[in-house]
Amino acid sequence: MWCGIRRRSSQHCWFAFFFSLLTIFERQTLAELRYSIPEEMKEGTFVGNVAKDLGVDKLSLTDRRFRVVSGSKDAVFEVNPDKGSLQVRKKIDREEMCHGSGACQIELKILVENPLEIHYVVVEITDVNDHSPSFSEKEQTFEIAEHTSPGTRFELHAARDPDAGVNSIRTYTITSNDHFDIESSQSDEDKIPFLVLRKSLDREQKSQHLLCVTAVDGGKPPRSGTLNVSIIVLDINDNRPNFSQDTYQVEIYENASVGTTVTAVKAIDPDEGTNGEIEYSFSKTLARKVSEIFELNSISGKITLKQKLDFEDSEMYKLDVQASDKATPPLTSRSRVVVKIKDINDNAPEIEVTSLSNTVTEDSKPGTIISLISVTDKDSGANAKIISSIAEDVPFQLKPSYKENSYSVVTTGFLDRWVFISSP
Ligand SMILES: [Ca+2]
Ligand SMILES: [Ca+2]
Ligand SMILES: [Ca+2]
Ligand SMILES: [Ca+2]
Repeated sequence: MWCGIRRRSSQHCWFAFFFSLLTIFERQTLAELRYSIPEEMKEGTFVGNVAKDLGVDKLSLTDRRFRVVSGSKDAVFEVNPDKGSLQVRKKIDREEMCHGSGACQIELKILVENPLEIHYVVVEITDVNDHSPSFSEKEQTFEIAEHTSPGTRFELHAARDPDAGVNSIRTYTITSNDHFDIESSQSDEDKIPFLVLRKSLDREQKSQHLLCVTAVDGGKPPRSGTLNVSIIVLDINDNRPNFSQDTYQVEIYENASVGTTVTAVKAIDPDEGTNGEIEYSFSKTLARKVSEIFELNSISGKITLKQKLDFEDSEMYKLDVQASDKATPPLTSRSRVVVKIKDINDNAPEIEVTSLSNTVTEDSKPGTIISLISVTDKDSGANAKIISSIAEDVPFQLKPSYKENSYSVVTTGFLDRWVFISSP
């Protein structure tokens, strides 16, 4: 029995081997009769006709008191006194009688009197597939990181089947799936199953895999047992935050009050935990002036006004924003927010007067240029459109010059009093 243990020296093993051979040889020589019967046969089942095989006359059976000599009371065989046949006295369980999957033999002594004779009989109990493979646990859980290399093996619980030979475990199967195969290797008496990763796992695609491993024996029909295998896929930071838009376009009136929400940027990171938690920030290259006007909430992605806007100062701002996950090291991505400022009519036209002469004589001819004026408005579009006119009842008129919003003030007749020019 130590042969099974590798630590024993080969010398010991050889000695034990020869000893066993000798014992078997001796027993076989002694055994006059050999019978074979499957396990689990019911009481009274015929094993062999001992009397006939020993050449004992059926008529003298009663006188010769044929019987099985057994040390214990619970002998599994007996001789039928009338027929001289060996029969089952008690149902035999091979797995209880003999452990392991080697041959299971029961040696008997049969005693015959008048004259006294002892005969040796060996009954071999053959195996019946009366056990299903079974796992010690119902469930087994593995935690496997996504992107683990294909080919990696994971040892599964082994199933046990106490039957012998082909009736014991023959193979393991697994439910059809995209990622795992099953392999097994023989270790002493057991067949150990392994999960083998065939294709990398992706947690973002599927975070848990449930598989059923079945151990099947080689009986006819085969029997089987199952093990539920649960695979939890551990996260790796393999996704960078992804903005909902490459560029965000926003328009806002220049008179929007401080605190107004300009827009909100949004990025998604499908990883788990801190690998998927996002922090927003302005790009480090953002001009200081711009960062003084706009504020970005690092958690919500909301951009608000920190200062009043002025269209006349800047019509557009380009804000480069960054989203970063909280992994170490983090993965980041960028997007741009273009804020267009809309004009409000918040500037009155301004008149610039360039007087040519401080005084003008009463006898100046009509059409004399008195002054040059130019009108400007800081607003834009319609808000900057200027309609210039001169107050009525004065002997002056505005004469447009070649340049827009520039005029010369000229006399319309002879002057007899001073007036002053006004413009709306
Ligand atoms: Ca079996
Ligand atoms: Ca069996
Ligand atoms: Ca991931
Ligand atoms: Ca991530």
